[in-house]
Amino acid sequence: MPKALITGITGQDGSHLAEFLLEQGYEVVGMVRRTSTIRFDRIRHFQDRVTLVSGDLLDEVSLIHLLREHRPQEVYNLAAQSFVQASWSQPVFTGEVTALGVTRILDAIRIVDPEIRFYQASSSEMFGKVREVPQTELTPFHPRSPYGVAKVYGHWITINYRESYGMYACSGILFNHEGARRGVEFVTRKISDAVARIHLGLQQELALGNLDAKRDWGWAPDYVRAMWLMLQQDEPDDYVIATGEAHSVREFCQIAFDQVGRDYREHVVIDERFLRPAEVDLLIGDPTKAREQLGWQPTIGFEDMVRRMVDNDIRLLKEEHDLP
Ligand code: NAP
Ligand code: F7E
Repeated sequence: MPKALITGITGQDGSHLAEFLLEQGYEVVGMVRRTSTIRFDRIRHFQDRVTLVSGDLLDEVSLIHLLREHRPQEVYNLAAQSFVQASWSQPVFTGEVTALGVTRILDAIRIVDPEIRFYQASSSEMFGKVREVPQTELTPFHPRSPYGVAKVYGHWITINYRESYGMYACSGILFNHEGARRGVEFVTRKISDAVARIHLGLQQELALGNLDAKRDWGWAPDYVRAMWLMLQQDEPDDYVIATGEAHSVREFCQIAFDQVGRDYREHVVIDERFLRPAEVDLLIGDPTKAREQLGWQPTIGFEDMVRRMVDNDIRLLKEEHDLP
């Protein structure tokens, strides 16, 4: 039975990837960090089928110990301080986890077993103030946040360990991907949750920042399949994973409110607190390489995704508030 270690298993992608790998017959080890309150909401339904071990990307010794003890063949490094807005208020912490954390796990792998195959969760935020449209694996980077800068470091240190030590290390440049398990701080889930609350009479308005920002939004379960595919190839490489379509935050609002028969203009208010010091205006990826070399393609379109997210939040809130 192949064994995989996932850092960030309690997050959106980690939880989907764990389920995907279990379906593929893997033994899954998930790294969780010691926090004051542990939140296992996303993994509770399969928690007894995975092994949870404690460790932290801030602590290389903990990484060496758990690799020695569990000896995985594949490591998926999904752990990060992943919220762009928070990276301005905690730039050093973001660099420690999201940038240097990648070196710590790569180096732990090099020390314990350099044959381990490694996946790094890189991000379209590395393109930032985009140099070309659409963005490919060869588009130069211009990150616009401490988070984006940290991810550029993580991307290049992954390539550097591949080139320096011959390790099978891949960087997946994933564009935004969403779904029912997305954190409510991110704009898509913030909108779907608010629309559900407004529909059920639990909230009146929705405060947002820049409605004109455009993103290439995909469906998270599709994206974890791409991570696994990258580690099954003959040679390690880097891939853009995206839908090839961009939509604005405004369009997301229009469809989400339409799902409950409402007009977003009657509920959305602009609040400066949600504007960013430097914005990424437009991201749109070209997934040709992933399609041709990995045979990967997305299964869920933008509008379907938005409507599913709203329906899911209505269902969750009805359960939580015991509503008919
Ligand atoms: P997420 O939901 O925010 O999950 C982040 C995970 O990292 C959580 O499990 C968190 O654990 C863990 N973590 C944070 N700091 C850690 C530390 N110091 N040591 C160990 N674990 C730590 O993120 P996501 O959306 O699933 O994204 C997964 C990865 O892909 C991240 O690296 C993100 O930056 C990257 N990415 C995401 C997207 C996207 O659209 N979702 C796109 C491109 C790249 P706790 O539960 O303890 O907080
Ligand atoms: O913002 C705008 C905001 O926070 C998207 C992370 O997973 O994807 C994610 O980063 C856009 C931005 O995601 C609000 O200004 C407007 O232009 O949902 P977001 P993100 O910053 O694109 C990338 C690929 C990652 O790697 C990251 O880890 O929406 N926006 N109003 C808002 N954003 C938020 N959060 N809240 C608002 O009220």
